[in-house]
Amino acid sequence: MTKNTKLLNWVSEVAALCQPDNIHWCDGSQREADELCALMVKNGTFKPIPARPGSFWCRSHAGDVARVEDRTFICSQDKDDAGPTNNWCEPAEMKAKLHGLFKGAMKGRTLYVIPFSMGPIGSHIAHIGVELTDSPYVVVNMRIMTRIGAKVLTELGAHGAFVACLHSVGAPLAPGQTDVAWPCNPDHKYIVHFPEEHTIWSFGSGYGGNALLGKKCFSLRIASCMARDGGWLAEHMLILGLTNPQGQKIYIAAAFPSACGKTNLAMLTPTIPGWKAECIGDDIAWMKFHSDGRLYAINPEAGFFGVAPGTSLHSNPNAIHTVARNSIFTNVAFDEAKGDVWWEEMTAQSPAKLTSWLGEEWAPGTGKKAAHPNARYTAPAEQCPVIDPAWQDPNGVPISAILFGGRRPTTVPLVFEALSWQHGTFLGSQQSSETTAAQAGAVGVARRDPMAMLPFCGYHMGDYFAHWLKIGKTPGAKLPKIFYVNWFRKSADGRWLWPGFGENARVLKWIFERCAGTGKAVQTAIGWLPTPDALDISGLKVSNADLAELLSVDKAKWLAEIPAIREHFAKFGAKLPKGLVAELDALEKRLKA
Ligand code: O2Y
Ligand code: MN
Repeated sequence: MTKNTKLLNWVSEVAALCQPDNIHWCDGSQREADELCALMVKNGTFKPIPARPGSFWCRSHAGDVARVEDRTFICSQDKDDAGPTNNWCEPAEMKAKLHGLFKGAMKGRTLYVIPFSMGPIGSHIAHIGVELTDSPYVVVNMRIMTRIGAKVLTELGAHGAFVACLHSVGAPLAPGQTDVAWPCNPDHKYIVHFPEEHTIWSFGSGYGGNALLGKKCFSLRIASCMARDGGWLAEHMLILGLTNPQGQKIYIAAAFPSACGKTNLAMLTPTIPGWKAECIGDDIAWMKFHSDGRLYAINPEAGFFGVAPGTSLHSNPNAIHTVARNSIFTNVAFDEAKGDVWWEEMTAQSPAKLTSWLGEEWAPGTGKKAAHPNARYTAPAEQCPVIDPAWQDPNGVPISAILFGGRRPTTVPLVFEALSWQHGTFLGSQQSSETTAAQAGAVGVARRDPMAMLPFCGYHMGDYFAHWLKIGKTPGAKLPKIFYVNWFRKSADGRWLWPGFGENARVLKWIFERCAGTGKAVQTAIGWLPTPDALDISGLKVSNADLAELLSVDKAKWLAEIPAIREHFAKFGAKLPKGLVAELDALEKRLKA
């Protein structure tokens, strides 16, 4: 147990409010996880997957399948601190509402206390949180996604600070009432952040980012505020290590909006001989300055919570191998004949008969999806065949390059390098991606998602841009170079111009060479582009014409972007840093020259 009085008092307060039947302090052991999984098998939440040792299939309530941005709030004291991209409510008003909802919310259930570390325990880049939850599903997922248990309490000590994360599925049980397989409260969901207090309250949902509070809520929304105050960066970025045939290695961080193949890039298998890519993380990067002036990054997580549909031996063999055991699959389909899970595009041909994510009998050709498009696997990072040897290094890894990018069929070249940190910040601030069928709303619309942080920045995005610019002015800083990539260019007749997947290593090779000072580049109005011979396309079936198009700058198309960027910037009002307006004006001037 702990002597941390702040924690002990908080657990007592929450227990008095939520009135659970029991309180269980999680030790993080295998035995504890086995007992919780057995409990969930008994009550119908989990079904063991015979084909995958230590793994379970789980189906959520049909109304609890994804993050709920419209129910997500940043409750800063001052509304202006939440900014135009977040929902805001006055903190006292929200607390009064939440107290009403949480009162008696855990009746008939156990309150689990989960001490967790985001990042290697004891790392100076890591931070500790404690999640109080009435969901055993959350406990076993948090055990994979973070480091939990007794060793975290030891690190916390009697006086250590922690991010307080309170979660309830919002479904109290009356005496004798039988539980459902996926308890939740679909009509009363609240995902609420109090940034000044480093506190999170989540009610009504048991799913993913709404309930595993170490992920988006802590590691991005609260941590972005901590990073602003502490002079570091908490970003929605993968981290990978890239080694050249001579054994020299750099680390790259990259931010992409959804549906841009972020996990695939994080676990990429290079097609070019002698090059090796290794994964540190697929979703979040915390970067702090080291005394050598460089930014060092950790992946605060310890697992992957990846989208299953679309994941295959073709698109991401390393992810497929990662989820072979000790994994939880939520809202995929089940193949009774094989004793295994299945999802769209996992295999070229779908099985003849499945149980769908809705628990219904499913056969091909019905027009319905067998797995929910946001079905997820939860899997330990250490099981990834290409996990980087330094992924648990408490000092983090030095970042040489930061990549922004999106899905753009026209205009944006395959890759270009920013002219400076300020220009790179500008590129990230206007980052856009075309929506796909996997997302809500219209398909094929370019949506601005600055630094891929739109739903995850815990404060005013104008201030966030200013923070990025301030990082660039840190005395003695040796900053990463910033690049912009677009794997999704199409020809006029609708063909993909670039093969993507493992071939993206060719672009990473040029980025590596730019960082090493050897990559050849030509300066254009939008930044540095590879010279035609600088990109290694040996053995690749890309015609010279297609390559020229991939590496071209269409000034008219870029000029047409300018009003859209100005409109996007206008949203941030007086808090939009002048440095970004200067970059936009300079871009326009260069394009018109
Ligand atoms: O739907 C959810 O709750 C998961 S969202 C998610 C999960 C893993 C990595 N990234 C995301 C995201 O929305 O960016
Ligand atoms: Mn993400």
